[in-house]
Amino acid sequence: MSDNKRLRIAMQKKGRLTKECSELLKQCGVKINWNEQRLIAYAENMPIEILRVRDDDIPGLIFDGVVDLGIIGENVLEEEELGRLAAGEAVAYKKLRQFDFGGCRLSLAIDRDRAYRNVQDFTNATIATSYPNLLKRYMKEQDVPCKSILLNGSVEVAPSAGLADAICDLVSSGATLEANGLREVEVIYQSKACLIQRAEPLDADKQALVDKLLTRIQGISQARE
Ligand code: PRT
Ligand code: ZN
Repeated sequence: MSDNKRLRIAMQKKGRLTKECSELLKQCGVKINWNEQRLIAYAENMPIEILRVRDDDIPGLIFDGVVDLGIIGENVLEEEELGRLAAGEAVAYKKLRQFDFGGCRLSLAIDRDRAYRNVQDFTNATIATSYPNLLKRYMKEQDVPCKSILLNGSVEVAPSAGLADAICDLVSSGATLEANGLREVEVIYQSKACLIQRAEPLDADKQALVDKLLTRIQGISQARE
């Protein structure tokens, strides 16, 4: 185990949130010795360590109290939360703030050439997605019975491969849907990256450090406005 006097922050090792997360830490004045190979990176000037992991692992690390803070897409956070709740597990964490990066939407998309009127058109459809819990919640709210199949990659090829009638996937520019002959018909969830803290109280020194970071983050976003 590493030194538990250090504030432990989880961020995505390699992906769409990585650059902005390291930029944010830098702007907060946290000087980190990044080593590509290492799971843990240490700050030189503050009692902070950075755990670099797959984004999917971050909500669980916070829910289980293994790390103190995490930066994660709300889509992944809420999907994991719904999954745990469905399994009868309690979930607790604090959302400290939403960022203005990592923005995307989770949408339902169908074949470009298919007619579409409204969400009822998905009645009894088979929908490929990496977000079965968010999809299930939305379809339940809409009172539309459907079936989801879980794909953790290549979701957008499922309709043309004959695996599903539709997809429910993340969209930002829409270019991926377009390239696969798909049309976005319903936005079911809007997401941005956010900062979360474990529910269990931190000791006073760690909490003071979190408060200091939050003040700096606030200052950074105000300077941008
Ligand atoms: O390896 P690891 O598991 O950590 O990474 P990952 O591959 O699961 O995640 P990554 O890096 O792709 O995305 C991390 C987070 O970025 C997501 O959970 C979202 O919160 C956020 N984000 C923002 C996006 C997008 N925009 C996005 N466009 N995540 C994924 N996409 C994908 C989408 O799935 C689709 O394949 O990009 C494609 C669509 O993009 P457009 O621009 O063509 O519409
Ligand atoms: Zn992931």
